[in-house]
Amino acid sequence: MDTAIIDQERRLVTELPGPLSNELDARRRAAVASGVSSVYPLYVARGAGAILVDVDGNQLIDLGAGIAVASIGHAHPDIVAAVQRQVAEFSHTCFMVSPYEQYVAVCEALAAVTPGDHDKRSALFNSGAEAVENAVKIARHATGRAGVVVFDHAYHGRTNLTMALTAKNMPYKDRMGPFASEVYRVPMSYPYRDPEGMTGEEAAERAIELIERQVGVANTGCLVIEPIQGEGGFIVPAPGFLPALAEWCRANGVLFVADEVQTGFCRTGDWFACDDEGVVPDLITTAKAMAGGMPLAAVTGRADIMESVHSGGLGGTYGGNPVACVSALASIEVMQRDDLAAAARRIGATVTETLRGLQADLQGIGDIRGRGAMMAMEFVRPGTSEPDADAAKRIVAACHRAGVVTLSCGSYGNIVRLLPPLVITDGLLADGLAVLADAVHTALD
Ligand code: PLZ
Repeated sequence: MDTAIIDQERRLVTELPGPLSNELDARRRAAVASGVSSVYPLYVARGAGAILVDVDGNQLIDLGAGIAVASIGHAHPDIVAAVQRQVAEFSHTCFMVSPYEQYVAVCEALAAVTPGDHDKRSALFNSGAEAVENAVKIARHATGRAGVVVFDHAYHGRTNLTMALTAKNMPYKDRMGPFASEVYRVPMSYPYRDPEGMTGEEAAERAIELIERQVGVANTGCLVIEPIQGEGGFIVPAPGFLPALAEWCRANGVLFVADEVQTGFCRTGDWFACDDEGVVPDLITTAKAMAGGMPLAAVTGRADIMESVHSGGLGGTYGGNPVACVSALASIEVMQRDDLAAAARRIGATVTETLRGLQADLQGIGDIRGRGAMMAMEFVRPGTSEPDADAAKRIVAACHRAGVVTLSCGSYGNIVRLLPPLVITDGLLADGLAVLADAVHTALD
């Protein structure tokens, strides 16, 4: 089936969810653990570009991209061709047993596109959480210091160590401890909720003072931070925050680890969110959009740090699987060739205009924020900054009922976020935003 011929338009042929999605949902309830939830029960049959087609034949606009993964769109022909070719050649040897060029080529590409022009090395893994865990392993090994500093509202994954790094208890951690030790949490720069006028440098000082007093520099191996927080609420720190932290890290032998699993690969209008202020991390974790939908993740970092780990100290059966690697190489090429960073900036401008219009017309939108194609609205009770999670929930559900996939997020669950494929057409984006605007009006009027 040639998925490329799916028209890039929203088309509903049943109520949503339709009968076949409902049937699948009944089967799911009897077979799939309910701990694994879905935002809305529309079962997908295929996709192309920014359109998903459900099992009932409804065409949905995807403004979530599978949580920032499908940046070059669904079923991109270059990915389809690269993956099909690779599967027919070989799909697994385990790089730790019999190596292959595809793994090497991905590490070369990562060295080229990640921030900084220093000598770099990479190691490949399967998921964002696995990459973050490995970044911590490497940082501890390189520095001989166990302490890991993370931030309020952070999200870094669901494995035991990354649960410890993740801030929010429900739904990620509740009754799932004990958690890994030597993890210390400090305040994030959160301009909407910080004291009025607090600068990035002041917010950095607030965090640094705590680290120095409660952990001690000599015990701190690394600081792990999302340059724009994802699951925690699309929180963009005040300008100066990241550079001040990076500077403090450099001065104190603490490694600055940027978790760009969600923000990376053109999403924010640059190749990486760190690029916006010229911050060069010691280690950077990537996943999601890197491989266009195949599971692949990486830790990339300064050669001296990466090379401090003894031979055999890093790995995993599937890490850097060849099929995922060719998918990554194809995705990165599309991002370069089609300048998807510029596309993200254009999407950001369009989305910002719509969201600002809504904020001006309605009570209850406390903040509009984000960068590039990573934009969000924070809902609050009118006239206060009290989180309104219910509004966000109703808006996401109303969008889905009208055929537009959106997501919520945030420590308080009161944020609606948009992460469209960077290849979305102007027409689809406009239609998706019109549906969103209707849903917001209905929820807040
Ligand atoms: N670091 C910054 O955004 C994954 C989580 C969805 P994995 N975000 C989506 C959920 O509820 O499980 C993420 C991230 C950042 C790490 C991760 C973890 O990446 O590939 O989900 O392990």
